[in-house]
Amino acid sequence: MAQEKTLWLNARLATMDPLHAAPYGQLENHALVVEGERIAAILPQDQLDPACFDGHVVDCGGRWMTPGLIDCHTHLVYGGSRAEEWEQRLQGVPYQTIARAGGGILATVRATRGLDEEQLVQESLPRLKALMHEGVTCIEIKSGYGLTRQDELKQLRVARRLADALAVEVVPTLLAAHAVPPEFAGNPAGWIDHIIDDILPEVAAESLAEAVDVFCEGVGFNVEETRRLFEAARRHGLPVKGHVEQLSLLGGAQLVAEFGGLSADHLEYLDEAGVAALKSSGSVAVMLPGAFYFLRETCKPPIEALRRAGVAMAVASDLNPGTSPFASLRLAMNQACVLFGMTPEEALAGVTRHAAHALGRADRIGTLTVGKRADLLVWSISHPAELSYSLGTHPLHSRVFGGVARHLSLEKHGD
Ligand code: DI6
Ligand code: FE
Repeated sequence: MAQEKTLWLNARLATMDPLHAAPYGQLENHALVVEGERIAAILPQDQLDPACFDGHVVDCGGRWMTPGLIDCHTHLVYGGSRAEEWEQRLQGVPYQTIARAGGGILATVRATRGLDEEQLVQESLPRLKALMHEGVTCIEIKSGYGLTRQDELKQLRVARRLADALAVEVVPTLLAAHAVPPEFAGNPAGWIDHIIDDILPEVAAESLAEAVDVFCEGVGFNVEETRRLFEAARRHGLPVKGHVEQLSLLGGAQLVAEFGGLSADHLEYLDEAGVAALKSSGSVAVMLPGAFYFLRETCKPPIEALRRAGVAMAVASDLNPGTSPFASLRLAMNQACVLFGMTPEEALAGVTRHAAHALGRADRIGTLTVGKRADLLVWSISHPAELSYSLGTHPLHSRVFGGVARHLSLEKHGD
């Protein structure tokens, strides 16, 4: 069967491909051809005659086109809300104190355990749809609110069901080492053993996760426990990543680097040695300014040192009920600029090219490049910096996932 062909005309392409030297990898007066689910060609518009094109022709009317947005760090599948805990935090009770008293992550664990797969799908769908409406075409989703074998598997299956239901790619990650469950209270090493012996083998055998993550922190797991988990992941052929140096400096980033990890995430307390380690391993530094903002943190990640070293920086929502309850990747882009001092171009690269890299997909998505999957967004904006600049409006005009267009016009007679 002949593949569907579409010619996208009169778009200003922010390719985000470093092959093109202009800011945002911009190409003027170029058209983009999609065949089946891939980008088949990007060529100067004066080299083609749309009248001779044997497929669909879409006139973008001078709008901007970018690659689909990629949210490379989320905890989107969970039950319940922590609004009341937040009220307490506003009265001055610290996050760590609440966590030690059985609130925090464990409150969400109780709520998540109480839902079956279908209920968890229903609770998670609105969050995923909100991100998709903003332009997200690929999203990572972590477990970590089940904390029993059965409930961790449930969360990962829900992530898979969300991908089956909607036009989005879901990349599931096992984060059983998110917190010590009540059944293992005071025994984090025992919980790590249980993950290694009883959860990881099943997750690997059923291909329920693509990577293994850990919360390496005073209120989470220490470096030695993290190392044992990473060694087990390696035995199963699963890449690793970590929540590291978020609230204190433990050296988790170096450990991620030592294991050739996909990404080191948070990094507020990262030091020079950590920066150098990430540079040498090629792991992506994932910035999560939503949590920094919501926790009113004051220690910023060393953006300038990472930039100078040439470490790839991604930006993600960290969507979770405790520290970043925001189903908005564009908010994270804005925060990355305002709070962390990233440029709007770095923020956009952080949710496209570098986010793809953080998910081990740099060869398949993340830029407008011939051969990659046609995940494309057409925007009614005057400049790509606007994607980080203003919030509350919905400038996304069209969303294309795997070559299939989904127009988002809200007008009655719109497309
Ligand atoms: N770091 C975070 O900021 C979140 N998880 C993590 O490892 C917090 C998740 C929560 O509070 O529910
Ligand atoms: Fe997180």
